[in-house]
Amino acid sequence: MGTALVYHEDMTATRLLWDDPECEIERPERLTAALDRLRKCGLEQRCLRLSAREASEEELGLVHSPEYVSLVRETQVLGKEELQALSGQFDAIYFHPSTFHCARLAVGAALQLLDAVLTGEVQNGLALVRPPGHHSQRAAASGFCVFNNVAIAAAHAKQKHGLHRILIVDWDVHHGQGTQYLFEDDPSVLYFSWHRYEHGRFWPFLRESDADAVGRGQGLGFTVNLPWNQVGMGNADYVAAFLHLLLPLAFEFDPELVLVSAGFDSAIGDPEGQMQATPECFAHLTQLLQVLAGGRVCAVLEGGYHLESLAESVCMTVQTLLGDPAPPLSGPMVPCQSALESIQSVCAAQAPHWKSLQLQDVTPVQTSPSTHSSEGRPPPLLPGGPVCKTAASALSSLFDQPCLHPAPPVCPAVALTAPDITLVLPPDVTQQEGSALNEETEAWAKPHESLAQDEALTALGKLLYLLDGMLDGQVSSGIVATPPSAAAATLDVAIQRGLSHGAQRLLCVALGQLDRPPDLVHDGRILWLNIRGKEAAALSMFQVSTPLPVLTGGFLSCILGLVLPLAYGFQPELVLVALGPAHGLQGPHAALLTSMLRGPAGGRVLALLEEDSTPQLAGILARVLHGEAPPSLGPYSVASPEDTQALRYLRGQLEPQWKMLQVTSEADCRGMALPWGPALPQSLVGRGVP
Ligand code: X5A
Ligand code: ZN
Repeated sequence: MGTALVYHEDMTATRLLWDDPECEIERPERLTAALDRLRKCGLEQRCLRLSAREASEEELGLVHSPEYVSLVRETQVLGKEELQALSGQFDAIYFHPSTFHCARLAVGAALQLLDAVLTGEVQNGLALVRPPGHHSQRAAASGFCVFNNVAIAAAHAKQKHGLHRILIVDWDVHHGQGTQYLFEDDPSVLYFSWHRYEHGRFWPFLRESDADAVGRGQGLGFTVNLPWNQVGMGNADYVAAFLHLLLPLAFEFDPELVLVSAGFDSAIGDPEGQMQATPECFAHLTQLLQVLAGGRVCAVLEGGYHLESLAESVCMTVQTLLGDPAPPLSGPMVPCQSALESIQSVCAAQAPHWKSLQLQDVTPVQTSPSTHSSEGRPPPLLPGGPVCKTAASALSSLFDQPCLHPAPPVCPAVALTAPDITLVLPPDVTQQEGSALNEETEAWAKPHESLAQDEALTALGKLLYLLDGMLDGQVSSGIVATPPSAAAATLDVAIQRGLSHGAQRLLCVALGQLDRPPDLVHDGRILWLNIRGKEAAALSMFQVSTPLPVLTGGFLSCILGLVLPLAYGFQPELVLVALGPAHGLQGPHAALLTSMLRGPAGGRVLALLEEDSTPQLAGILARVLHGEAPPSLGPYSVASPEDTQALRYLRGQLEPQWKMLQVTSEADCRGMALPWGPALPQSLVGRGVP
């Protein structure tokens, strides 16, 4: 359906006219650098370009007071001295004669993007704007922000489009206190912000940026603050925060629209944030948000002051909005202790308001003593305060190359064996006709009785061909349909072929009655995850079996709390998702799982279906593998006690090895970790697992 890019050159006009070390980083080159990079990477050309309009004063009035709007309007005719004097009345603000025009264009850009998405003209988009918005309040400018672009967009979505549930994700490294104030009592807007906090020692130095600020009145639980108490947070910390905190809440909230306060000062290299997340991380964050609200995501630029890092992160975001798979994340996927403590404290503060968080153990962690005294601001840290990780910044090598993008995305292919299935496929998905050579196919089929019949052989030939295409990088993803009786053997061959082709890490997610192939190697190259029957069992860190959850909440906590943390920790080169006999999954659930598994595998997902699956199922999977948003799961229903117990048990087992599973701090789950092997309760050992 397309991606909009909203921009107007006039927004480069506003700039600092006097000396101010705090404000000088917010400069026009921020926009030109981002746009230039989008052009060089061929991404701008793939978007629907929209020229920003000025917002009307009525639109500004949706969140700002008339007096404040007048004050900003009048700055247009002020001289430099007067502008400087007025700027001094606010915190970290400069006015320029063009400020009113630029700030109205910034709001207008956000509104145009929103209208394009909500009228169905496009699926999603990005507004590249200056000045930013999230610090701006009803009657105050703050932190380079004049009008609150995203807040006005949310108010407009409610008023003009009648929306009832809007999620705002503020991934800028500063707390968007302006947005928080504007919606703190409003349950129709769920505001999530993570931010550099350092126990209150970082700008804007507010007590209400901490995790225990959860909203007020009707809006209790609809403000979610995740304070980072150390700098150096990286990819694993950000992804863990999304999987364990934001996404459970977001699915429970079931938004109709996602607005992103997309600041890139949370990326590596930024002088404000001092964080370590690489640009690819923003592709993953975007992809994780695209499974919400039917994919209606509107991103609006906020901060981001390292031009290279900003430009690259913007490209990653746009590329993902366009549907391309996110590039694999670099670095070890191990969240740091301070990040886990922060996530944990938010879970504890929010658990009373959200069912989806109640299944996690939320015994509060004893964190470093609160430094907020009643007298206000905590004492400043000595230079070189705590850093989450001392990973040497790979920044220079990271930005050496002019353009870090992979070659243009390869198309998913679909190989189906049943001739009577006609698929409605996206125009650039090819229905693959190719097949491996007969002798080769027969050799692979030989050890398996169930692969003797013609139909199974035909399917296997197509699978082998597709798999080679994927491992050689010609095809990004694919679907193969097999006769039900041949499902297990076909999966076995797929694994063996993947290994013999040189795959180093292969994740296999088997749903339903598919037993683990008996002669699978135990060298850590395969992570086998079976979602089926009644039992929860971790036979080793590479063999996990879990019950098939029945309710939506159980399914979601299985994906977010187990499958994806394992997958992100394993960093597979390829994922096989097999829907075997009695998988019991409905289309939307299968689509969500398949769609989310694209993340940890750079998009390389091969789905195996049974031939008698409905054409709708094959079609829906083809579309999500192509980058389309999965359909909504509908209203949230809480996980069953059995599902919750099974999940907790498995997480306790696996947490010591798979650090992305952790939500509780290490000290808290020590008691839950049991040894492998015979010590496992027999009742919990999966039937078909050796
Ligand atoms: C939008 C944004 C930061 C203000 C920092 C003031 N503002 N020290 O990133
Ligand atoms: Zn910021």
